[in-house]
Amino acid sequence: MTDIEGVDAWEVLDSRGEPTVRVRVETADGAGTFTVPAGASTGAHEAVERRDGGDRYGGRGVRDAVAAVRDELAPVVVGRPATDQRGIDEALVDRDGTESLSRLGANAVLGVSGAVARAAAAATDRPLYEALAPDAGPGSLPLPMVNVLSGGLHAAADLPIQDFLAVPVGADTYPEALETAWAVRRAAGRRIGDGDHPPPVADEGGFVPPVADADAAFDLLVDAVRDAGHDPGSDVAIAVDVAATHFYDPDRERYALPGEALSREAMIDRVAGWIDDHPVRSVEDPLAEDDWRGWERLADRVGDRVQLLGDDLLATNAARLDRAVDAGAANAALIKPNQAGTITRTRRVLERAVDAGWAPVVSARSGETCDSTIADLAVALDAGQIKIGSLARSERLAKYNRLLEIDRRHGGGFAGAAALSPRL
Ligand code: 2PG
Ligand code: MG
Repeated sequence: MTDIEGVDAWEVLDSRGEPTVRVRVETADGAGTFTVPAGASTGAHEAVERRDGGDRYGGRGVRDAVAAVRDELAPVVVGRPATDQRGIDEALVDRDGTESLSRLGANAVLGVSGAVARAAAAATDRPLYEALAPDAGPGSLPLPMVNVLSGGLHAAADLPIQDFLAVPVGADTYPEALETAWAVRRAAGRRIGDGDHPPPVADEGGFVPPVADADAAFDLLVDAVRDAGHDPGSDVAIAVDVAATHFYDPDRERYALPGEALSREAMIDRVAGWIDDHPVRSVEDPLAEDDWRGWERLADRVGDRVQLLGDDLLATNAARLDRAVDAGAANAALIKPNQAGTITRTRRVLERAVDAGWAPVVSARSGETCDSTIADLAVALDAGQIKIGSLARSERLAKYNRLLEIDRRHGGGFAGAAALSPRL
């Protein structure tokens, strides 16, 4: 019996110590629990997370979202089969009544949606990566892009660029990819640390580098790749999440980097320069979330050479993805369930990206828990790439380790470098 018999929700704390929503869905044959992640560098076009305000937890409490699950969303799903993910997600969105899910909160809606997926897997006695897979069955293990150096809103660093990541493009298996990225991270830590003490880490477990300049950070990472015995570019490529929305000044229309204020054209030149000077294979959010003209120009210039990955630009939103595909503004889409608000919306955006010939990259948030659902989602939907953060902190390792378990139990091969856009 997969019919949903009960739904409960409560407040827990995430990896930053911030409150978040945990939901449990019960059927006669099994239950599922899901915990909602949260971003720091959130985009304006994401589904809206609901916070209580007031004094509790500095205004960050989620008691209202929890109450919305218990009082408004539970009655919508109780009695329905947990396997009807699409029908349930539609009913949840209807009950909220807003496109952005701002009435009840996307954290309330996604909490229920994710717990339903997990309950359906439990009730049908299948691993989640099978239960979430379309008829064709689960796909291959994704190529990880592993955060090594952190700046921006994720770190008390002078570096405004958010993530510098290692992409183990030469690896033949997922475990080998992990091992390669681990060696690069350790080498970077040795370059930054004083030998006796580990360097400080940021929200996603990446190191906080002692540099403010992007070129210096690229050099540090490339040196770490060499120290680890790998060839920069062919064994380990570099990815960067510029997260440019978060240092863009819309009033002055300038990108504020240390000691300079760059126009759109100057920012495009800067990003193109990084791609020319370093073994960069993927660039996320190189321009602000509504700088459509800038994105189009950059895509014209470098889109045939590197993966141009939209995060804040697309916000895992079907309408924004369609617009970006029509405009040729990027060639890859970051996929974050809590930007979309339901598992079904997440799946749709991913499938639309694939239909358009774009590469999807399933992504965690900077605020996470040990919930590993996105690892299963990436394999189930054959995303090909995943971005979880660094190889440190249990909320990150829960997902990397879940992928090791899926590799062991399911096999399915490794997507590898072929998953990157564009195909070179
Ligand atoms: C991003 C994410 C994850 P946040 O920008 O891609 O790295 O950060 O969750 O803070 O939006
Ligand atoms: Mg991003």
